[in-house]
Amino acid sequence: MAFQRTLIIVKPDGVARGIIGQILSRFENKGFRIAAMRIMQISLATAKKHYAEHAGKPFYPGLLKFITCGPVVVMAIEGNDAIRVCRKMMGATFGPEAEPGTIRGDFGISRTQNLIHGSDSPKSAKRELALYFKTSDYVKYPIADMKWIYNLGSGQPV
Ligand SMILES: Nc1nc2c(ncn2[C@@H]2O[C@H](COP(=O)(O)OP(=O)(O)O)[C@@H](O)[C@H]2O)c(=O)[nH]1
Ligand SMILES: [Mg+2]
Repeated sequence: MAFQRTLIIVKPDGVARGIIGQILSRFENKGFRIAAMRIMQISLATAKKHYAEHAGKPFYPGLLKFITCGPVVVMAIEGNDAIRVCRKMMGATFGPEAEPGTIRGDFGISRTQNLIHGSDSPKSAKRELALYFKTSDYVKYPIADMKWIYNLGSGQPV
């Protein structure tokens, strides 16, 4: 189990609906650390880079329009297996398919406006994080419960 850093974005629907805090608290509750965070509006140029893999697909123009239509919260989240675990917490891509208990499953019903982005692999995480953060943006701090969250409370390693 690797300690990883992943890019999470609360998309414009999540910001406009006033549920940034509810989404963020799920990652905090899970024991992840927020290593960098910013509220911003994504430019068309950055959106095109971010979603380059989807260029040419039928939903691509709508996706670009959506992700640039209002402010988002971009954050770098760190923890054990963070990339895979955050994706699980987000749920399936489309709101109607996303399992209850996941962020998309609990808060949305749209296919495009699905509240949250999360990197899907270590390679994607590295590439995507670099679009929004520079190395000096990342902070380190101890989380108070760290030794219990990471199973060190009994003196045993993870
Ligand atoms: N309307 C529509 N939007 C889509 C479709 N596929 C993807 N999207 C949007 O494009 C984003 C990126 O797609 P993808 O990387 O496949 O999904 P994700 O990694 O789960 O976010 C999704 O989160 C949706 O906002 C589609 O078939 N229809
Ligand atoms: Mg994706």
